[in-house]
Amino acid sequence: MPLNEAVLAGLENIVGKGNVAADAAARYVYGSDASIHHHTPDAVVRPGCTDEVSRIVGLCDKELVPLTTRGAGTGLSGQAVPVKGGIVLEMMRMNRVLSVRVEDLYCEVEPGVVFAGLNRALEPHGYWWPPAPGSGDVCTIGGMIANSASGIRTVKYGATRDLVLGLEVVLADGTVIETGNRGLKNASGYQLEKLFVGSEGTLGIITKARLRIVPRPKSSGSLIASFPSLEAAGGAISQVYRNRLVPSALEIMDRNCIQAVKRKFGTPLPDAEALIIIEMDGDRRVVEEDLKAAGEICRAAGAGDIDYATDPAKVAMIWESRKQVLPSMASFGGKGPISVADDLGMPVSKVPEVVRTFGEIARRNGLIIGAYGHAGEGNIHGKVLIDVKSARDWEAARRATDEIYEAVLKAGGTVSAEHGIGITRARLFRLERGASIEVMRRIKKALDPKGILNPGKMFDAPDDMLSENRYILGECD
Ligand code: LAC
Ligand code: ZN
Repeated sequence: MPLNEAVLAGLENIVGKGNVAADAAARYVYGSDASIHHHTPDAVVRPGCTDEVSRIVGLCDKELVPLTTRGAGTGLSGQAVPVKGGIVLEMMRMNRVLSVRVEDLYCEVEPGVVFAGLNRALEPHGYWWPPAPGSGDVCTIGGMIANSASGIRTVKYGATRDLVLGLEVVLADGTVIETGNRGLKNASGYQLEKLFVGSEGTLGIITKARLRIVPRPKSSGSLIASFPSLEAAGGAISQVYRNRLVPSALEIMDRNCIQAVKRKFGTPLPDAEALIIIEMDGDRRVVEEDLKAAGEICRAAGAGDIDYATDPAKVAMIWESRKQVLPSMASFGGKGPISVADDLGMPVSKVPEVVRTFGEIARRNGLIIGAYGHAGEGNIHGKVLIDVKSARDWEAARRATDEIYEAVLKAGGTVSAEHGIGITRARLFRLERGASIEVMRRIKKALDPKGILNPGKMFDAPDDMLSENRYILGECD
């Protein structure tokens, strides 16, 4: 139902006419994020400060208008797709780095600051904020916090959740609260700042964040090693930990991902069943010693080619090939990727066994599945490729998703280690979390009794992933 004129005028009154868009083009564009889902909002509103956010939420609360908060829209699970219509609250205007306090080890930012931009601001101080998601050049800090984003450096430095010290949050009735403190330790009651991290915009709107910052490593180096089997690669990873090495990144790619990158970009990667890439950072001498030790471990575990790199250009090439996996898989084998079962978390030692199962599941269901990701944390992205116009392929994808997930659950895993639940993973999330879902529902009810904040997500998303996906709407064979 479109917004009534009075609500639209009220929103324009708060943020100014130029910061409300209700034309068809804006509404269509803001109906998507980086997931497979789409739903058109009634209007897009761009606040410039906390007070405006508070007044907007107050208005939505009074008029029962659904409100979906959005950063850069890079979420992969539909978190920013306004499935119940209403308004999309786009936070990109609130984009100031408010302070960098090296002596207190924190910085304070508005939610629309871009991850890469924050790190550019920290660089002259010799510091950084490490969680490095693949979309780091464009994604916002607010979005990262709302989804507890992470990436290749999490294995050493922690995910967003570990690096948030405090938040300013606007609650569903427009109240503004401060959580956390300005020190590094905090044993004062419930840690509400952590509650909002990963809440996907369902509990409140983040308007300011205090983030723990970390000294930039003095140097880093990487190696890339090819393996004749996933098991051999897994064996090397186990030995890295048994030998008390602390990589700053530890990534894996399976055969399909290697081939996809080679075909799409011509990158000179070795032909192998699996590649692992290890990064060490710190003092140069230690980096060199640790890399050498990691290389010996890989060799003993059965690695073929091992390529060391401390030279920045070569390091960049290695990591670029890792970055190219997602775009390369977009067209591998004439099929397209869908974001289902693509962000699995499991104990590190279970990775080879689970990834091998993906191959069997792919064969059984006539699909292509590629696996890659943050093996050092047991976080694997399984890319299921299908013909998105084929109803048969969607059904096969659904079966494959269930089978993949069964393998992951058996391994003691989780449905999302870094991409969040949103719509895409809601069904499996509910199955996985069992009775604790009810506790989450109660928290949601307590903080958002009218259910206006990002409704239709996590606990409330539909069971059927097909019903919410943009390709299926009358376009399938
Ligand atoms: C990656 C993103 C997709 O690791 O999480 O490439
Ligand atoms: Zn990832």
